[in-house]
Amino acid sequence: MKLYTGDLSPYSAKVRMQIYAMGINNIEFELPVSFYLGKLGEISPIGRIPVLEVDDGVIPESEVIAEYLDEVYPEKSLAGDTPRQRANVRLLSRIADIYLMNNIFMALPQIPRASRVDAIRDLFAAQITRGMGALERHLADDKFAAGPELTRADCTLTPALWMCENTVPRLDVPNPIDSTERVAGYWSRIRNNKHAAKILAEMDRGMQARLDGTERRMIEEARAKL
Ligand SMILES: N[C@@H](CCC(=O)N[C@@H](CS)C(=O)NCC(=O)O)C(=O)O
Repeated sequence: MKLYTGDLSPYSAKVRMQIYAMGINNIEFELPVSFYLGKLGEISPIGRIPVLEVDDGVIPESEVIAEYLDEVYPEKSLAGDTPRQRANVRLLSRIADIYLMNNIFMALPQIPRASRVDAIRDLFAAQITRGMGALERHLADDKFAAGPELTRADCTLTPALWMCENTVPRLDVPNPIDSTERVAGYWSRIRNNKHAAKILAEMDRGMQARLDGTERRMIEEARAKL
């Protein structure tokens, strides 16, 4: 199997954390240059990473890939043990994907101050705050997001909270984790977990490549070869 993935992509980081935590080692990672050229649609119709390439085609969407991996390797599954636990894992993962990450992504074009529309920034910032409030109330008071063991909820929440800390302040609004207690405590614990630490270092590396021009140079080189 091959995972089309990028260091800085939180949805990809979520799947990589699951792969690391499940100990799956037969999945190759690649970031096709077509992603930077806006041509990922040639590989996967949705045109977004992550994408899992399997024998007979491709599987897009991080949550769908995550569920597929859990079904292919049931003995290593990170879905939770009982129907109630699995519902909770799915709930936390949805809060991270829909109410945090999706709103953060919609707000990203408002980062440059010169072209920012404050009303749009404020609309998404309020939704992120609201999502964070829901997370604060649903998060387990335990070692991991949904209980004493690491689950897929942790794999989704870790990159989402990295985005809250590193991206949201670039909109000139406070890091939404700062106004929480349970989420803040969880964030300081989970970032020390070895699988979380690995994807967080990869996301930092991706951010560095974006900020220091490495990523831009790679795109320019790819364009020049067209
Ligand atoms: N709902 C999708 C979101 C994936 C997504 O938006 N990926 C971003 C990178 S983190 C992407 O590929 N963006 C490219 C684009 O929007 O054209 C998932 O869960 O996989």
